[in-house]
Amino acid sequence: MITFKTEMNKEIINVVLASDDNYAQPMGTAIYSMLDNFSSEEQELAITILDGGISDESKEKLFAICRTFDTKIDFKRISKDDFRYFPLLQYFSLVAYFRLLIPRILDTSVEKAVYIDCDIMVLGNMAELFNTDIGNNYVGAIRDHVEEQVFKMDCPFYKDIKKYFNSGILVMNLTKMREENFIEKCFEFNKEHSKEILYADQDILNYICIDNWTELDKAWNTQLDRSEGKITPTPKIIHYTTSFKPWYRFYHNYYQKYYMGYLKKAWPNYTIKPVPFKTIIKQLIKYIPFSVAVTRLIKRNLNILS
Ligand SMILES: [Mn+2]
Repeated sequence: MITFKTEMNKEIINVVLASDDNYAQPMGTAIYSMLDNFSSEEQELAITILDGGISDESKEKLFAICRTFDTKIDFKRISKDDFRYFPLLQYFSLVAYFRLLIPRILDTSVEKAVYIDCDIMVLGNMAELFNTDIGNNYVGAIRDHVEEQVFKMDCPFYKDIKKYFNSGILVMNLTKMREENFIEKCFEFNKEHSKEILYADQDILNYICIDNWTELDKAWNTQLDRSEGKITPTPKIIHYTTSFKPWYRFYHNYYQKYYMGYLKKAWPNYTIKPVPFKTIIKQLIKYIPFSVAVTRLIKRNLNILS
């Protein structure tokens, strides 16, 4: 059978992000870069924001970006209080846990969705990521670049995990998640293990998705350090996972000119922030050959993990 698709009934690619007002500016930059690089004859994007308290002014800027690209955007208010029993760890915000609710927040007619973090820049075509087959697994994701470091951490349930993914980019099988009470499993896991969790939602997702996730092309989640040059093959999504973010002063690497280009278009009156104290210390101890014991002591006192 041949099916004709008109302008009016393009398939929707649902993309979800989560933020409070602190991360609204990078979220706008991430969205702008995604929309600028999207193209498809048969599909169109629709954005859902899990809103942890975004100001009206920021929302207006986000609406403006989506108007430019003729894309639908929808805000769903989520209370951080729903996650009051989840651990608040180092630089994570409780907003990190919002992604666990996506199977419930999106309409039951939506079978598949893509979740993206705010600290990213999209350089590839989102249709390509969405159309990747993840089989009957819960999620498609990319193995964490610092998996080895993660497994060195003292955490009892890491011994059960063989492959550890980064939760910043997820292709989600919402049908399977709903059928198998995925959200309840996550909350249950937190109840039992909240004191052991080190990497917030990412630890929970890795445990619940053990042997139930598809490893995707790492170009879709290229974790980048501040000092890096050009990467080949070209990254499709750059993920700024270190605590030194591209919207901080003195940030510089090969891709910064692209990031600044998107930031300027996305966010009128954007701000470049001073580097947080913890991040400065982290950068310093990376380059000064302290003894391991001293480094650990500093990190422990400042609550810095890796
Ligand atoms: Mn991230």
